[in-house]
Amino acid sequence: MVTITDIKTYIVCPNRSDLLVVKVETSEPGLYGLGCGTFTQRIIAVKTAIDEYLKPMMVGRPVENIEDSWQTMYGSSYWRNGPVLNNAISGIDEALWDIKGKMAGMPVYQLLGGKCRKAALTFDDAKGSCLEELGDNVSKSLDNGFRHIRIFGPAGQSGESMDRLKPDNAPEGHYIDTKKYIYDTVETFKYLRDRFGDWPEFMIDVHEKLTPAETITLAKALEPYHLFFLEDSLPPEQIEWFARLRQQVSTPLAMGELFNNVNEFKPLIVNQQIDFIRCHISQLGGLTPAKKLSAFCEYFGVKTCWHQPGDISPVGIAAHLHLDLAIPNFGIQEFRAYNDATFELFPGTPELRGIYLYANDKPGLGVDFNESLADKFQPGGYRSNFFMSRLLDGTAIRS
Ligand code: GCO
Ligand code: MG
Repeated sequence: MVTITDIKTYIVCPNRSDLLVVKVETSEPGLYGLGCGTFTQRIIAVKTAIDEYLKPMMVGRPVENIEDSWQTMYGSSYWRNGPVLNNAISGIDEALWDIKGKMAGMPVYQLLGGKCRKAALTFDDAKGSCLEELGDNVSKSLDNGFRHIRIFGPAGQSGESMDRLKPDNAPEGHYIDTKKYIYDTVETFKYLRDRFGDWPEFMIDVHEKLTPAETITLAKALEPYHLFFLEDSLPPEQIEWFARLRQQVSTPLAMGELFNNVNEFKPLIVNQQIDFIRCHISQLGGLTPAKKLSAFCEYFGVKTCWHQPGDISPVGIAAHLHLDLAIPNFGIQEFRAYNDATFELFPGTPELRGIYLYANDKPGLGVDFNESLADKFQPGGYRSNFFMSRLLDGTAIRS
């Protein structure tokens, strides 16, 4: 019987985000697995959870019993279902799937039932500090073959004209006028539809910045521009509002990037209040819970749109990709291309060809890790408060 002999954790930063890679070594010479445990904003906490708690528990266990290992890791902390512990579990869980595939001589998507599609469709992001620049970048995305384009327009920024609305000695920060954000966003999509017509599929990520009532106002105002989806339109703390939002708009809704476990999705899926789930699977605890969530979604007409804007490792995106290929209710895959250093550090990193992401057919997840290069890419990513913005009166909000 092949057993776990060691579990090593690496934090590397080949681009902008710190990434956590877990290597599970086994009693079979040369056989090891890789997993992703990247929660980039609290990455040292995840590393500690693995090194101090999961490693002592898992070393010596057989590699073959993935589900039992997952349940053991998940329940052993008693209090559970948080982002740190779930990412820690994911690093080992994905590595066990990698090992299972290597032992079977198959890519993980074959272990999941084989392909429903040749590759995973992706979307592009287009940004612009003014409508013309944004439109020009949408043109570039269309020229590159993308039909699905998520829009980051010049919305809601507080200019000098609004400084008079701030209190004296207002703290430094990223200020946003949420009402102006709504009006600017509606104007942005009117401009884009006037310029590009109905064919492109546009999305926007509200990123939980509005109040629930403001979100409903925005969603209703965007209806004429038939978005592909409206993303994270409400914060996780306000999911009760989805019932009202769903009654008032037909625009597809994508939600869940900030959910920390599968259970948070249940009411939105069972009550048909969303159309796409948005999370990166290490946040759920790895491939084992993510494949269950995908199947649960299938029976309620909900599709996947796993999260990957560059702050998960190539091992993690490979785990997403094997699921993307194997499930019938795949929606679309977020994918921000990796830089050369990442490809150097992670041989086998999935590559974007045109608008599709292709898996190599190597056994397991298909991605390797150049340990010898790890020191070259020392951690240095996020440390400051993350994405904290302020309303014009100085109130801190998440956005
Ligand atoms: C997305 C996300 C990102 C997040 C980032 C946080 O949809 O890709 O919302 O923009 O802000 O992943 O680490
Ligand atoms: Mg998002």
